[in-house]
Amino acid sequence: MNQKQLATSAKNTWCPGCGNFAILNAIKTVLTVLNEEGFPLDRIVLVSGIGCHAKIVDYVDVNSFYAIHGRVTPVAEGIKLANPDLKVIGFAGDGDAYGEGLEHLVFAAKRNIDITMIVHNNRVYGLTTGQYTPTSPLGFKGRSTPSGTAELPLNPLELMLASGATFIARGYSNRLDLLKKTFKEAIMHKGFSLIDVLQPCVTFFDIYEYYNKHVYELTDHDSQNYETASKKIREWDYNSDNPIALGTFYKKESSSFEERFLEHKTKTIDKYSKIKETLTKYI
Ligand SMILES: Cc1ncc(C[n+]2csc(CCOP(=O)(O)OP(=O)(O)O)c2C)c(N)n1
Ligand code: SF4
Ligand SMILES: [Mg+2]
Repeated sequence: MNQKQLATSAKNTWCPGCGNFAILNAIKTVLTVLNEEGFPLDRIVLVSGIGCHAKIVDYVDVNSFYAIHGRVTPVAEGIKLANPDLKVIGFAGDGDAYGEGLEHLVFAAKRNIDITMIVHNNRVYGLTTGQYTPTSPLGFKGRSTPSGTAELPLNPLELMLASGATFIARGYSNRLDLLKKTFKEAIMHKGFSLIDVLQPCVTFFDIYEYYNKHVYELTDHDSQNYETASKKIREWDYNSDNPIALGTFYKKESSSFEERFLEHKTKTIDKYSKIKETLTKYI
């Protein structure tokens, strides 16, 4: 199998140069590799929201579901709980995941449900033509803030760490090989994984040059250590001119929500079947 076999007939409408192309390339490569390694593609489900990022599911020929804006995470959680044998991968925008859908992300991380969230973080509302998002830098000038925002950005990775996520990484659309490696690692991880992908929007917030100067790949980093991960995650706060680390910040083995949930459900069903059995003897 090769990447071309995952193509669809949908016309790609992203702007030339958009960082979304690299995310599409990376996920197609990873799905191809997973399939070659024996994982059936009919056990993959992609979920997306509403925004430029969301169109990605139109361009990959596997099962997918368009959620509404801000609701990628709960839809992915529902699919996983209904059928835990599936690998569920959510594609959300920064507006989608860190704005309207933020509370869902916090609870999915807290539960450690086994889904992967890939956030196309262009730090702008792309589809609605350039309004600021929770990760736009202070002073960002867009359609809704012509004089510049007066808000500091959120560091979503710091929030994910505090919420209990067991796999936290950052990618950059201009570092494709690392992106592929990180996607595969996240998808194979048992539990909640989130990759924040710096994905420049060439039309409304083109910061390729800035990222190219500031990014570096994490090496000799102890991703099992909470304190080390926390320190690295806070090195760049999405606003400062500090170096921007790419790669896996944090990784921890832990039981997943569906394991705990299904164990509880089975025990409850057993308990009620026994009660029913006893009662029927007397009826
Ligand atoms: C419930 C709901 N709220 C708001 C909108 C309007 N809306 C559509 S896309 C979008 C922003 C998308 O931004 P982001 O999630 O960052 O995705 P991008 O377009 O940048 O990929 C908004 C606010 C909507 N369609 N539905
Ligand atoms: S508006 Fe921005 S995010 Fe949307 S397709 Fe164009 S470059 Fe990409
Ligand atoms: Mg966006």
